Amino acid sequence: MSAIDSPVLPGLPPSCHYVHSFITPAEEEQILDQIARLPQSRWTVLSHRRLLSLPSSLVGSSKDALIDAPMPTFLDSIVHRLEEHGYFEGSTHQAPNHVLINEYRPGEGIMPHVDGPAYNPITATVSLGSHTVLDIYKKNATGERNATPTWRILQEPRSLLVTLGDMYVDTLHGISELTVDDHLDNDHIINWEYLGDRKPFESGKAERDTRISLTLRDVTRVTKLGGALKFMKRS
Ligand SMILES: O=C(O)CCC(=O)C(=O)O
Repeated sequence: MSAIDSPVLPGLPPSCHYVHSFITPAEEEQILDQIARLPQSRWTVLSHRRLLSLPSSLVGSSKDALIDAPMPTFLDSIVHRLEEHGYFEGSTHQAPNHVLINEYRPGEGIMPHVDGPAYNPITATVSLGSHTVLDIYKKNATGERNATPTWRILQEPRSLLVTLGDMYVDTLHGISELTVDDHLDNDHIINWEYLGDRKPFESGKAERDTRISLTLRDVTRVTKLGGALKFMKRS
């Protein structure tokens, strides 16, 4: 299936694709196991989540360049599948070259934000271990975000969410700091019809478990190590 015939789903925000069961439970388990083996020192612990960048954090005075290095091999199947689907066809390297791993315990989230200019305007997020609800906010006429989200997207474990183009630029996204998500129904969740399994959410509420997200992106500027050392000296 290519990006052309995979869903830009009616009812979802423009340029947003949701694919349930993008990976299998066995793949999910293997990837979680590989992540658990990464050295604890690689994680950056924030007050409301922890995160890890692979192959490395961005460098340079604007933190917008990636030191040339391969993606971790434990993500090979995901990277190949994204390429097969054609999601990254229009991006600089036609493939993701960077992954941000975020870990959220129940009650943790991420403030509404836009993803910066370092990346091509395409974000592919795979959810592991738990569902979450992503809130998407439109900007108002002055460019500030509206107070309440326009769309709520329920991301099941093992699902893929891809945002492209206008959606990447014109909206903000965030995850509320909740232990239980509510108002889970067709009226409040924009991708309700496209979930793989609605049963866990049919009561309208669902407790969060620890969720690890993989956000795969294509960093536009890639530098060899020598160039990166120059950056480091300057910054
Ligand atoms: O964890 C997620 O699904 C969202 C992550 C995110 O917004 C980001 O990395 O910019």
